[in-house]
Amino acid sequence: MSRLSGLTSWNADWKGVKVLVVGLGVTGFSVADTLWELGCHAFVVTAGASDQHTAILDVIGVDYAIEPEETEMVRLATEFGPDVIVVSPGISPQHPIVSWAATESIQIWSDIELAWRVRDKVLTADWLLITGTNGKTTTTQLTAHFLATAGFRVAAVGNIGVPVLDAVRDPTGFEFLVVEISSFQLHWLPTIGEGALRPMVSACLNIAEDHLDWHGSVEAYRAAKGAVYHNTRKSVFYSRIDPVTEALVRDANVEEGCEAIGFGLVTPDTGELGTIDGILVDRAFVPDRRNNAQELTTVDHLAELGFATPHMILNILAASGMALSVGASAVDVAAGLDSFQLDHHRCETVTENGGVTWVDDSKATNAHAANASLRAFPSLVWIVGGMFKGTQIDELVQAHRSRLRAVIAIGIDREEPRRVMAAWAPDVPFIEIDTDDVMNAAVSAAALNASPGDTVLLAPAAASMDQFVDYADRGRQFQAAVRAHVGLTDD
Ligand code: UMA
Repeated sequence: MSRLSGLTSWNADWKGVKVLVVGLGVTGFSVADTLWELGCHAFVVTAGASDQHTAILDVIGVDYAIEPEETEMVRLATEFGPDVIVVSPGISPQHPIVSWAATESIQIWSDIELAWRVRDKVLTADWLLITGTNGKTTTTQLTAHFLATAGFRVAAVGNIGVPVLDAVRDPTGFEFLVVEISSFQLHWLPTIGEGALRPMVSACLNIAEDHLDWHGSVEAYRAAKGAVYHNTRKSVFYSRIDPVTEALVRDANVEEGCEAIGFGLVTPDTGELGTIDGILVDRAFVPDRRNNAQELTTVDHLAELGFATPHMILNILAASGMALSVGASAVDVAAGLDSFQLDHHRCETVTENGGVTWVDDSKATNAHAANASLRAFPSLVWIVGGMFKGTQIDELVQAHRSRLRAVIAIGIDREEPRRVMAAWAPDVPFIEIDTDDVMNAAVSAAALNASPGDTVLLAPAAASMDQFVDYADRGRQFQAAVRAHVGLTDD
């Protein structure tokens, strides 16, 4: 019998199981720490690590090797001889450790699978899984907030930045975990067998091209996203305006009795959530839903709260549906909306100065997200660029060129915006930023090209790690540069 069979509880026999942990960021650390608590024999290999993480591993006595050479990592792995490998989300399927594991028939788990297996440590929470190319962080936060407003003990975890293993090991436990799950994490999930997740609710909000370099193809990316629905017990949510999400629901093996619920900016049929004449309505969870609908809120009220963009309304519909599905009421949803705060760097207005509005949408790390914010403004100076992850931005420029007053390209490799602007908008001023002081230079160039009535929009359509720590760092630097430019003091 495999050393791994039966490892489906915190109280199972984990003692001495040899686990190779690949990566030591937020995820790898939570995995190593959990394995140590379980009494496993863990060994971490990673290309890099923070001093804080290695210092704690030193204290608890978990061995690690910081080894930038991937072939050397494989040698260390061979020497260790693991029963199972747990990879961090950033480890690509092309990593040599992955092919080595395949030849040696060693299972690869994600931190999510490990968390599922040990989810009974304190309280066995019900899981709500949320994925999608865009809007998943906000929808995760909204869903958790609605459930908290309804009085449940709930945590928002996963790709949002808090490892699921941290919530599973929380001393008081939760009734619900709302898990933002990325395509990287979904890729490794088994759909059958002991490690397969059985979420109560799952949602794929939308699908556009992203992370093609990691997944290798659009098909592989979609297939990974579709895994979110497998074995769902109560309700699966798909977008009425994104047929790919509906197709993924059709292809999924859900549990007997699980309902498929559509949401969209369209008049809802029975069993859906949507909008009618500026009112957001639920026709899925209201009694006698064939003849009844319940009002959740109005678009006018959302406009007062600053939440009336089309993509935000979609997020709200999906999150309301998920919260209603597991026991929140329409009153909880309405109250939750009134007290909800959007995170920084998501279409955040920095300031308005001399008729020019400065907007930070650094969170727009792919073309689909950038499209949503470009659509929202009538006249734009657009700051774009970074790591495009194998996707092309032709459609963005084609769709918005009539409203572009100028385009400022950041990023180390600016070939993609250069090519696309030359092809589709050769008359629009195009300025490349080629200095280490990226954001100050980008903001100065934007200011020179902006006129009253324009919005300067940072919506890079690309990841940030070539020039910044992450999207938040990119957004913070943009906001600081804007404040310095308009003479506001930075506190
Ligand atoms: N590493 C290697 N070899 C590699 C790549 C990385 O050894 O080939 C090592 C690094 O040296 C480092 C560690 O792995 O020690 C980093 O692991 P990681 O990149 O998986 O990052 P974590 O810190 O564990 O954060 C991850 C998610 N990161 C990614 O998916 C890239 C975080 O999502 C997530 O919040 C966190 O787990 C908790 O679940 C970030 C993200 O950008 C925000 N996600 C993508 C997105 O939203 O588009 C998917």
